[in-house]
Amino acid sequence: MPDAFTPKPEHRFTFGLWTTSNPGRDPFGEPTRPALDPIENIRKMAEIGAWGFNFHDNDLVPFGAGAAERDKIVKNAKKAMTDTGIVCSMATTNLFSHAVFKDGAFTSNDARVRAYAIQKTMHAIDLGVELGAKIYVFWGGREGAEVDLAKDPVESMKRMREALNFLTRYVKDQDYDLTFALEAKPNEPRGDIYLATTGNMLAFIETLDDKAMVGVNPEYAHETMAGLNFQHHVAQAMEAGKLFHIDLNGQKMSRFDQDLRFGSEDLKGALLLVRLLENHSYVGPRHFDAHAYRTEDAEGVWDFARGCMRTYLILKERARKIDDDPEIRALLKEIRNDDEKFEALIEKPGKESAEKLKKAKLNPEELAKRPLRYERLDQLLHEVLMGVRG
Ligand code: GCO
Ligand code: MN
Ligand code: MN
Repeated sequence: MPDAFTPKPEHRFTFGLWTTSNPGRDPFGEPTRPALDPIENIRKMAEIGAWGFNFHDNDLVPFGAGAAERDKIVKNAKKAMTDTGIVCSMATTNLFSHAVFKDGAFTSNDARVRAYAIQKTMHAIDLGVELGAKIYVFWGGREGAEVDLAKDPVESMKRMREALNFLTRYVKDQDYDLTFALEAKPNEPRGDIYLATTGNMLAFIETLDDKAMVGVNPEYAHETMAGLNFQHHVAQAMEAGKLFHIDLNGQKMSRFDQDLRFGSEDLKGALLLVRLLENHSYVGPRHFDAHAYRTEDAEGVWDFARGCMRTYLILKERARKIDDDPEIRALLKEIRNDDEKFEALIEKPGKESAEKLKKAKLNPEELAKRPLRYERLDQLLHEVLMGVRG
């Protein structure tokens, strides 16, 4: 039965083809369900209310397929898109499955492997653009090391930069309407992956030839695995105008990469994340990079996918309740205690402000006396979240 939390294309939810076709394989066990045909996958995503799909080149076109096979698959994908109205919102390259990438793609020590990785990416970009993708994600799962002696990490940064400069130039030369989003991860599958956090990526982007074309694709699980606060990373990317894409999922801290249903861990963190995206008018896709538990059959996969979207919409509604709650609003006002005089001073660096600030009467003992009622505030948030308030 449709209700207020039934996903619709206007909500801009997307899934990777690899997420809903995940067959439940893990490092210790064989698949527990058959992988889904990509075209059927696209049609089913549309049926459950997703706005778009994403794919790695080889999720759609098998590795090593010839031109005829490729064109046939593209034709079928386009037909599924026209029939259902679903769009292709993002594309990416599989630079991690094949053994050729066992020691990295863009950062391999072997220039022929690096060249092959760039060549594969150019073909994958062509494919993504043909299907209408506007965002291209780079996730360097194999760009890292276990034996740091073997690869100079400084040189690795240079190689990564060379590859991205080559590819931004390629996109410009082809006149493609495409932006890049870099996705950080601290480890897995490599012992350590270069550019481990969204913050590292933001700094790296500033060193590129065409930095305006490149943003980030933070993933909830990735910062969380490293014990970091994901919201803060997303906020920094947003404030820098670099949040081009986002990978939403669930994850316990300091574990292997779990890729759980969105909101299934740390519900409060998920709520504040949704609030952040909505209140700061994030316009990109709400992408879920997760997969169903190994226990599920084909139908359970769609329970998982629906669950991700419903949880997002429920949290969006809860976030609005929080922002509309009179007691929460009053508490926040009291806590913030905005002082226009000092705000204006700090906002305006220069000799005049510095002089004024040096002379200003500020008594730390007095300032420290002001209580901050965070206990009450956080309890109210919990009560809204738990559904007994608002
Ligand atoms: C992971 C990553 C990937 C990427 C995907 C897109 O941990 O495996 O999150 O799922 O997001 O490869 O590039
Ligand atoms: Mn991931
Ligand atoms: Mn991801």
